[in-house]
Amino acid sequence: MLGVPLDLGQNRRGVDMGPSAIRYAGVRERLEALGYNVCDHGDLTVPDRYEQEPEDDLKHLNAVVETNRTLAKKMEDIASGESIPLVFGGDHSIAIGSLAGITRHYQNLGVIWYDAHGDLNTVETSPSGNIHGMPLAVSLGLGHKSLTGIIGQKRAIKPENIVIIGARALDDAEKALIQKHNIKVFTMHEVDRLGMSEVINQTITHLKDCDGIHVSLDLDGLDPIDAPGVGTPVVGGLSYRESHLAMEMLEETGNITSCEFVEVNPILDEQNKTAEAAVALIGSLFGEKIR
Ligand code: DIR
Ligand code: MN
Ligand code: MN
Ligand code: MN
Repeated sequence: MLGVPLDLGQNRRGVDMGPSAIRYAGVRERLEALGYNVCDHGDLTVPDRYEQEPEDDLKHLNAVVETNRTLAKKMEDIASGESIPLVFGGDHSIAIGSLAGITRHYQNLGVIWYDAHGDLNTVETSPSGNIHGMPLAVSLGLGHKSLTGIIGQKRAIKPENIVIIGARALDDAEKALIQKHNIKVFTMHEVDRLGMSEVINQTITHLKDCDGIHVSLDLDGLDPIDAPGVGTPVVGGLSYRESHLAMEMLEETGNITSCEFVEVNPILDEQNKTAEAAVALIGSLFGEKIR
């Protein structure tokens, strides 16, 4: 386990407390009860918001780059062992560093992006300047040079190795990018039509040639009823039950090699409900069964 209490990739305060909230919700006990030998690497040290210079088009670029460079190195080390890296955010910009590090061990990593958003903006297309709206584009090698430079290769992920699940707030430029690169997306429309069971079956088929699969789960992929403690909630989301089914089915494949749970914001939460949802989903992704 590794916490990355970075909140500089978006505007709302509080997401830096995500790792603590997830720990308080009992993640370690949950994993140990499943028989795992848990190693907690603690939290990465991240730059302080009050020491940041205001920047215009890309908010807190230098601090986000610095954090993700450190994270990439740390993930490269953790992923080189027998372990399954489990990262707690922090905002979703930390996926840049985690994927940069993990992919130093894989030729053909698959990524499941469980999110209300596409996170496929670049500095040119971003409506907000928030880097948490960009990590998937950066992982494809698209965006500001300081961000793509973290990867150390042309790109971390191939477009055909991405599956987005739960999208319902895509910007126009993100839709164009999805079309251009033919990225597999199960928006809420497809989830409703097919059902989560079929969505996950098709996801597994889509990623069948990958040598590892990373699950990047933004808690705003869930409906705000089940996960109110997020900075950018979007109505009409994935339910707690659908999300459990997804995690259980992914666990059954035995092919999940790393994961991250991001955007938990305790200040906006209701009695740690969102962190508890995250920990319950982590339980399922690591093999917890109802029976
Ligand atoms: C929007 C919101 N697409 C942006 N993105 C969010 O700012 O780029 N991602 N909230 O999680
Ligand atoms: Mn390895
Ligand atoms: Mn999101
Ligand atoms: Mn996201």
